[in-house]
Amino acid sequence: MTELSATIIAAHGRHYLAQAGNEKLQCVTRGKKSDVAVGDIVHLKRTSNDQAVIESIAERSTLLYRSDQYKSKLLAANVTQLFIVIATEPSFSDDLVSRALVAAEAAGISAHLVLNKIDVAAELDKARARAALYADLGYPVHEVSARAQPDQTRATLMPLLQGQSTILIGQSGMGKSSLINLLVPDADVAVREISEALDTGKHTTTFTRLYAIDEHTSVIDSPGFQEFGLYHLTEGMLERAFPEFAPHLGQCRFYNCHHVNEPDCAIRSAVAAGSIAAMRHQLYLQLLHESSQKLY
Ligand SMILES: Nc1nc2c(ncn2[C@@H]2O[C@H](COP(=O)(O)OP(=O)(O)OP(=O)(O)O)[C@@H](O)[C@H]2O)c(=O)[nH]1
Ligand SMILES: [Mg+2]
Ligand SMILES: [Zn+2]
Repeated sequence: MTELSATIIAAHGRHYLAQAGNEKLQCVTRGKKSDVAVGDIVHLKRTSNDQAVIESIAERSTLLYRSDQYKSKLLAANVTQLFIVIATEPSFSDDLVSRALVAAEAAGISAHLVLNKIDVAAELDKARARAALYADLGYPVHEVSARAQPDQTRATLMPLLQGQSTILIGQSGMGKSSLINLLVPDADVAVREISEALDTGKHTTTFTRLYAIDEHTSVIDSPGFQEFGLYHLTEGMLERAFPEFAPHLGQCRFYNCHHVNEPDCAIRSAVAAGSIAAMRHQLYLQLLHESSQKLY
């Protein structure tokens, strides 16, 4: 039995695919554990020619996750940046964009927005205006069209990816996989390999997968999501995950202000004055509520 170090490149339920050098191995965890994420560096024990058991997980530099009332779900480990893919059409959800931004802030991962499908001229002005909210908060917004401007899209995104481990996330149909196909040579081949190994064989993205571009650069495709629970975040993490709150923190009358309905709350005053978007404060209140509903 040989032991080896590998990177988890795909996860589907409790089945994983690991890349060790030029080899791909199907892996399982010991027992019922399912605490492995795409991007994890793992220690494997080979059990057959192309199969192995995950013995241990190396310490992670970052860990991105979502959660519901009952449990948390790992999205990816060791990523250095999050690209939230939005599009002119279908229309994107501000709630989901902000939740992804909050998750990134809480995990210490930098976040960018990628506005795809700018070729859909009829929806462009509206999408741009909506994306401007996030640009004003300091998140870079990159306009691309995977379909109509592949070369420009590659020229815009490639330098940003270099030396980074980037995860693309967003709602279904925004164009994450289309972008991956532009950015990763042979992504199609890799998709087929992984689908066969994990026996999914579907066309739309049903599991998270990592593509190595070079030794220091990787990019992760993930399935579209319709909800993004953040029950695991504490109140302290939440208020720090909204960058526009920062200048006002510590300015409320009460040092332990929740920014809900307290008098002389600097955050609520900023909302009233228009310097914090009401939509973002509303989401903060919703996340605070979720955080109090956590059952684990
Ligand atoms: N008009 C236009 N259509 C695009 C563009 N990029 C992608 N599409 C189309 O949008 C649809 C969805 O693209 P995908 O790349 O599968 O989207 P996804 O985000 O990976 O979706 P899920 O895997 O379901 O999460 C496909 O029909 C693409 O051809 C673009 O720049 N312009
Ligand atoms: Mg996809
Ligand atoms: Zn307050």
